[in-house]
Amino acid sequence: MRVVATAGHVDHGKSTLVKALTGEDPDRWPEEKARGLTIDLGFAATALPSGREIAFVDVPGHGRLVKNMLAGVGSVDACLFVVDATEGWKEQSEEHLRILEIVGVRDGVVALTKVGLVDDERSQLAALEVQERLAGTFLADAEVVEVDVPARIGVDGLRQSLDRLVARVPASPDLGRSRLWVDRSFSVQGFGTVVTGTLTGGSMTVGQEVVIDPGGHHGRIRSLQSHRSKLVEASPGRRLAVNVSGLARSDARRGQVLVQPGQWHLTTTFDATLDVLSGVDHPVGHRGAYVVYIGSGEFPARLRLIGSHDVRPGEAGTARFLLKTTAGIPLAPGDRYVLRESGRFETVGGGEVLDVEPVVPPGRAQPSRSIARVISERGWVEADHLFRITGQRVEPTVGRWVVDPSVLTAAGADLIGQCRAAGADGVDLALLDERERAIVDDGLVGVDVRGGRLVDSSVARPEGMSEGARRVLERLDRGGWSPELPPPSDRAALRELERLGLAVEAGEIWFSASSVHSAVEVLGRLLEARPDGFAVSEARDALGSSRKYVVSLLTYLDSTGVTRRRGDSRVAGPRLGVGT
Ligand SMILES: Nc1nc2c(ncn2[C@@H]2O[C@H](COP(=O)(O)OP(=O)(O)O)[C@@H](O)[C@H]2O)c(=O)[nH]1
Ligand SMILES: [Mg+2]
Repeated sequence: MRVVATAGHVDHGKSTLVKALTGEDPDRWPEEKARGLTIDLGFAATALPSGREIAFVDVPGHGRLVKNMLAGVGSVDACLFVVDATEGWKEQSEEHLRILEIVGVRDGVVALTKVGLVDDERSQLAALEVQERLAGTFLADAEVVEVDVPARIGVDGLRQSLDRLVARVPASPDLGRSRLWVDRSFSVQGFGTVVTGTLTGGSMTVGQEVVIDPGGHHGRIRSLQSHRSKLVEASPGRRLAVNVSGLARSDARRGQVLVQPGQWHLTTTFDATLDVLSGVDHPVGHRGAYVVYIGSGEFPARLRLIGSHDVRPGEAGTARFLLKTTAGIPLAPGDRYVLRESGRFETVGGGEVLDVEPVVPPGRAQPSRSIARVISERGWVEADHLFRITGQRVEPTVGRWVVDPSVLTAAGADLIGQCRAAGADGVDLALLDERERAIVDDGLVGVDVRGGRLVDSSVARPEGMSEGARRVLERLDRGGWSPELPPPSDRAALRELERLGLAVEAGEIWFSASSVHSAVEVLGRLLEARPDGFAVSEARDALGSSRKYVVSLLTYLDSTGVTRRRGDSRVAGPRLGVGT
């Protein structure tokens, strides 16, 4: 299915065409029928001769109703641009064309209507004028079809043109996270709240948990319907009616967004390109109250230009937008917006969202779509958060973080520096923060983990150590406070290590000297908290080891005077803090 918005001046025949093509009257409301005027968005769908489906969002053409038109064109794939052959190009022909360009519509078909009311010469002149107006726009090469619905001219030809359009317009991409801007909401007796909109970015499935923002109300998808057919799963690019259980009718209205929880960054501030239309008679600057239109939403906003100058008509700049909403909305880089001045019926311009979580002040910001910029401005960013703010999945560099390369190098160098400064003792792993731990776990070159401590690799192990002793020491270091019992074949190597002061025998158990050293540090801290002494079980918890090892270790420390036994407790011995 492709979704096509109508566009064009009021009374030029948009709704008449949609009705002729689909058999459905897009003007739904009694007031619309009575006045013969589209006030709000209308929806209708049909199958084209090829069997391909097309859905229409029929928009109002009146100058005072452009805000309703804006709510309808946010997520469409293409347009049906309508110009009345008797009237020719009018204000909202121009304004709608500009808006379609701003929101990023890239293809369409042009219908020249009411040709039955004019002679050939007039309709040719009208066609020429339309061609001239469309020159240089995305519709420059669009097919122009002459139609007249009451006179039964051209409607079948228009169907063929739309069929070709639908065949060539690319499908709405699946980016792994869905979003549905609500354009209607209503309640159905016995079923609760239903919202409609065009699904983009990903699929939706019955049973899925959803949240509606701004507001954050949760619910679950009870059923999905797309133009009368029920679906279990809907792919992006569909018009959809979503029945959400657990959602009150008052919690859902046009301008809100249905998404899955946790996938989006909710923003009230974003940076964006700003293209000011050449027809505007004043530059756009800090002053002024604006309204930003995104998706089906309408958000009062202030703006701060990035860079010093006002943006003059026909020029482009970048700006930071501060939405005056109380809760954030799920935006993403690449979203298009339209800017209007509040209180005036005038479209000022618009552009593309570049950054939904700006962290650099506007005076220095250099917004772009680059992921590298987002990472480098933060240094460290959790991969999940990066996905929420950019929509792109990046493999974590270390742990759960994506890290700017130079920041990672500096952090590694800093760790190595700390280890150097600590000399042979190294740095206690338990004192590192989460990010430093992640760097170490990733395998930082230049440092070794020895018995729970991080030691500069260049801190040489004693000269002349045998290869066997080196291997056994490594094993003891890895074992930390719970080393494996060494096999009898290690005997000679262990005695060698003992001689070198690198390993100690405590009962059956051998510990590396560095493990003993770090255990003493931990027990020293425990004694600071418990000057009256600690029990074996407390030492065991502090070291995260098991009773057997802790008893052996404490017995050894008692014998060296680091601790002293007093009843069931251990207190500080004469050599605690002297160094072991
Ligand atoms: N003769 C003639 N009248 C038309 C044609 N299309 C629309 N109309 C009439 O023009 C008026 C406005 O049409 P409508 O579809 O509501 O215009 P919209 O405002 O663009 O949706 C209605 O009275 C229609 O009957 C056409 O092709 N030929
Ligand atoms: Mg209409």
